[in-house]
Amino acid sequence: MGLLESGAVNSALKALKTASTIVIAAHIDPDGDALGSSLGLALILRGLGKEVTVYNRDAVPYSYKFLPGAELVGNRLPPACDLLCLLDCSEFARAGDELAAWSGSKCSLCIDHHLTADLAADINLVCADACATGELIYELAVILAPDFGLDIAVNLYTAILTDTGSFRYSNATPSAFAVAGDLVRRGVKPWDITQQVYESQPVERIKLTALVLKTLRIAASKRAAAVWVTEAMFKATGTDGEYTDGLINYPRSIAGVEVAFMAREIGPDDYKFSFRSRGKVNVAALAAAFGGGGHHNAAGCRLQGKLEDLIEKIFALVDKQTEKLESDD
Ligand SMILES: [Mn+2]
Repeated sequence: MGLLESGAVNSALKALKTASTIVIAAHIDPDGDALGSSLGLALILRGLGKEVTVYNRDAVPYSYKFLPGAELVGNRLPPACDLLCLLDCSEFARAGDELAAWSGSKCSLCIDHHLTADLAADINLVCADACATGELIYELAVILAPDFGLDIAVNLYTAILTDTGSFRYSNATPSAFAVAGDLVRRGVKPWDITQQVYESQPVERIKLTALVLKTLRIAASKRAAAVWVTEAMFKATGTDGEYTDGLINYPRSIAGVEVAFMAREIGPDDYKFSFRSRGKVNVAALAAAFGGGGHHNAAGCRLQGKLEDLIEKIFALVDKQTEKLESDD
């Protein structure tokens, strides 16, 4: 499929084959790709007789507890290992301070699909054409364990499903569909996974959604929309930050809205903002204007002040950026 044509593949395969003790780590606040890739790779390597530790600073969110092997995810690092695999990110700091400070591994291998200039591992299998890290793990699985079974397939399918937004985003490439097709052929039931990931929400999440949607604000230009969530809302519904995942997609889904954002209260007059773009506006630039950063379609920053004022400030900047886009057209 061409994804793994880089010279790093051979080094990666050699490192995976020769190591007998392996730690697999992924970024903090793990998503479906971070967890599906970690567990998929862990099960492949266990099948090869390796001693594998799956590390994440954070606990497995409720929607991914069904993943085969989810109970393997822990936040303890062993004293030493032959190989550290860093998945779905390329900087050790993205996996948390503890991992960044850890020096127990003899060798490190990064497997990632994000474009980055900072490649910190000894071996870097980074491919921006892959729809998800799970797609790269699949390519390795086909070589390391060609007859891999359903447990591994479910993890890799979930990684690809979630990172492509259920095959809706621009990274839903022909090879994303081809890999998913092979995983279905191996026994994955798409509707079962969909139900586990998207249709098994705790009722508390729906109650929180109702409160968050009531906060909806739309810029006068109708090109930006905002919602926010406060500690009081978490308290009233028995939820926390873990339950806000995906809520930002509601304001983004409004016709005409190019940029959506969600503010999360982290203290009095202190907010964390997440931005999402429909594609035209680079929200990394928007976040950078407020001291933050991120990617073209997803970025964030932290701001202090009265929430209504902060929202108006951001609306004004989005209007400026979208006006510029229109004059460029
Ligand atoms: Mn990913």
